[in-house]
Amino acid sequence: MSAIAASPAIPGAEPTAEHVVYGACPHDCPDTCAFVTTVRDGRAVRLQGNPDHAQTGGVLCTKVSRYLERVYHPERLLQPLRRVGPKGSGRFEPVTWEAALDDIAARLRALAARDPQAILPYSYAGTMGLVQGEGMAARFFHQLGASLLDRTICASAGAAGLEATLGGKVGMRVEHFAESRLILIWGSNSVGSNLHFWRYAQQAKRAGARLVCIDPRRTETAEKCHEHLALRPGTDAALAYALMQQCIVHDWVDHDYVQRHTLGWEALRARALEWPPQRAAAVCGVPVEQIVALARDIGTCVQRREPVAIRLNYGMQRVRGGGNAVRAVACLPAVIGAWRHRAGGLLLSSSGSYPVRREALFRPDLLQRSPCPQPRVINMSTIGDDLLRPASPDFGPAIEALIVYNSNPVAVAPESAKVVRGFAREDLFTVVLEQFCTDTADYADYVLPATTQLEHWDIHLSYGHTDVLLNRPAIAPLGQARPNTWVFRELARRLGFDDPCFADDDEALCRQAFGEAVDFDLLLARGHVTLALPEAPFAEGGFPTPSGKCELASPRLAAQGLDPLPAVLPNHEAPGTDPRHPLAMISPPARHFLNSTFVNVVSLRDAEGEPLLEMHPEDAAARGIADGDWVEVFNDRGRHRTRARLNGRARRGVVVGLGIWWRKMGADGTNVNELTSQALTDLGRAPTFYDCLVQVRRVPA
Ligand SMILES: Nc1nc2c(c(=O)[nH]1)N[C@H]1C(S)=C(S)[C@@H](COP(=O)(O)OP(=O)(O)OC[C@H]3O[C@@H](n4cnc5c(=O)[nH]c(N)nc54)[C@H](O)[C@@H]3O)O[C@H]1N2
Ligand SMILES: Nc1nc2c(c(=O)[nH]1)N[C@H]1C(S)=C(S)[C@@H](COP(=O)(O)OP(=O)(O)OC[C@H]3O[C@@H](n4cnc5c(=O)[nH]c(N)nc54)[C@H](O)[C@@H]3O)O[C@H]1N2
Ligand code: SF4
Ligand SMILES: [Mo]
Repeated sequence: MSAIAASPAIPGAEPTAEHVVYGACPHDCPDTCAFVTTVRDGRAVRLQGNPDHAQTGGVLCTKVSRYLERVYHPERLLQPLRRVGPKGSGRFEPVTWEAALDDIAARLRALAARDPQAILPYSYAGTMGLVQGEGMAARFFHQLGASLLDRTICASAGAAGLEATLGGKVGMRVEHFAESRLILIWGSNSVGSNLHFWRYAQQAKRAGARLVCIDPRRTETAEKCHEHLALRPGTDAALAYALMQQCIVHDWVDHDYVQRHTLGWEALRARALEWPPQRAAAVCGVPVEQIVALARDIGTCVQRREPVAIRLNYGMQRVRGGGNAVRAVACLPAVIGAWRHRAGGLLLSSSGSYPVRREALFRPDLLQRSPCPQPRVINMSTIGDDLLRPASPDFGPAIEALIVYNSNPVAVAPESAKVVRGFAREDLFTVVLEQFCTDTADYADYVLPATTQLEHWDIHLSYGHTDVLLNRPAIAPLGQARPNTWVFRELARRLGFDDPCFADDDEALCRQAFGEAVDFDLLLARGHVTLALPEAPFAEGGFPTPSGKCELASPRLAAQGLDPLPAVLPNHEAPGTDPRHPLAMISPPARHFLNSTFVNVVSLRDAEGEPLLEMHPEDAAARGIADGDWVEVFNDRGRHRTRARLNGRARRGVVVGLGIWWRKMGADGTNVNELTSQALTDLGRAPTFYDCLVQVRRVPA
């Protein structure tokens, strides 16, 4: 790849006929790859992983290898649109930017004059870029005094659990997994959704490490590990306690580490002793021998002073007890002293390692100068209920305007029937900034065409490694597409917001994100820089908790009246509690999609085939269902028609509907979120997508 080094796009340099531009994958994925776009005559002709970025290793996943198909997709939105049909019909007419922005600004101004809290931004990580994410948007909504959005839809339960225990979203450096001797891949289908971690796990495996996967589904990852514990969804805390119980009774505890670097050991020890493997096996629905054997694997490493590492992921926190389950698992490395090694410990998210200058970038201080300095907070995970809520003293004003960007809530939020009813409200004014006409865009009053990552500036942190990446525009915006930042700048101008921060351009925003903490010239020159961080962050304790220790028992949770120890909580919808709906449904990511992104890229959709429900052969036989039959999955919230797949991946009692299809591409215009509930987790106010009881019946083709 010497051509890359030979002709980087240098500011001010004459563009040659063919040149390359450094970029960053924008998608919501822990890997945050560095990529290199080859541009010929103004058109991107090739996109490859950057071989000079160690974490990317020159390799992109199948999805983003197809990114050019997405950028140049015939259905890209390339002009602003105004609704002409009923809500949801997706019938629009083209309109100029000028007319669209003037009308949107006028509508927002009128609402804000009454109560700006009637306006709600709705966004998530369609791009993880700090600039096209909340860069200019947060400034705009802060100055407006709009309702704040509690961004809980993905990771906040696990984040709360980790924060209570370790003190933040911090942990092992991903590259050191290559040297681990025992790796627990816990609630993660790494092959599909964390490919670049999986490369390190493979390296460790080749060097003799043992890989254990803990996942209700027999995933592509589970198949490639030495051992697979197919536990029931939502039973991870019980398993973690049983492993700790075995460490205690066999004395695989690192007493010195526990004494010096943890808080609450005696209390945790007593609780763990209540969880002999037999008890956990009954709760988790796995053979007791498997738990005992896994504990023995851990004990062997402890005795040999070899590193044990846990790659925890978000799949295990989407149930009622998700926050506490993360707490329980996060105690384990401290108990066995795994943090002493750089290849030991745990990684859930590394995003807390970055020195982001949030105040400078997002300007929360602007709230003080807004008409509503302390706006209410709306939880994005209960948008279904909240859109249907009338004004009340408790709730405040009804939501009257919704500005959606970087998200597709009609497809991804739980309990779709209510979400759809909310979005269908004729009195709701909805603006959607999008690259494609998604399920959500169908309900918009205005759809504003957004640029893709090849067309705008951005700067990225990662939640799976600890490098900063810069994304420079490789091509001009297609059609009339514009970056999110441009739209919020234009609206700010129309609303008379005169703080100089609204004039910052995107490159300036990129510079502000980390300030002096990151060498921006180096970023400009090669696209990525590595943070200077310790090799083994907690080898000598020093956790970012108030006590500086790993808080096995949490004084902060106790102060809130919560259980200070990790609690074992049954699901909201625990199997066996509802005879009409005996099956537990989980809906983890499909390998060829990224949430609901890429569903409209034909080559990737073809790879996924069609929406499916994986079933265990016995559960299927009991219902007269054969492989490939049409079935209806249903509960009291809704029904979803799909095809049954008996591929050996589902465990007994659990069905799997891989997400997240666009509703309009489903057989009956629905997807799995027709079934999921708006109930929240124990910590972090997060959704419980995998805590969902259903029944399944065969239906005629
Ligand atoms: N290809 C692809 N990659 C993605 C995504 C995608 O949609 N597609 N999504 C991205 C996003 S937004 C995120 S947040 C991350 C998510 O990353 P994760 O949430 O880690 O997603 P997965 O890797 O699919 O792993 C989740 C696994 O958890 C399992 N699981 C479900 N319930 C439980 C449980 O109760 N306990 C345990 N132990 N396991 C359980 C599921 O079967 C699944 O295999 O991935 C990102 N990467
Ligand atoms: N049943 C079920 N539901 C789930 C999950 C599950 O596992 N099961 N996972 C949950 C999780 S972890 C998450 S993170 C959420 C994800 O939910 P979302 O964050 O809504 O993610 P996507 O569905 O990928 O939608 C992102 C949208 O942003 C758009 N976009 C991308 N870049 C830009 C840009 O620069 N500008 C603008 N304006 N738009 C852009 C894309 O075109 C895409 O339509 O879904 C959640 N929903
Ligand atoms: S989606 Fe993830 S693995 Fe794929 S290119 Fe982007 S960051 Fe890399
Ligand atoms: Mo997510």
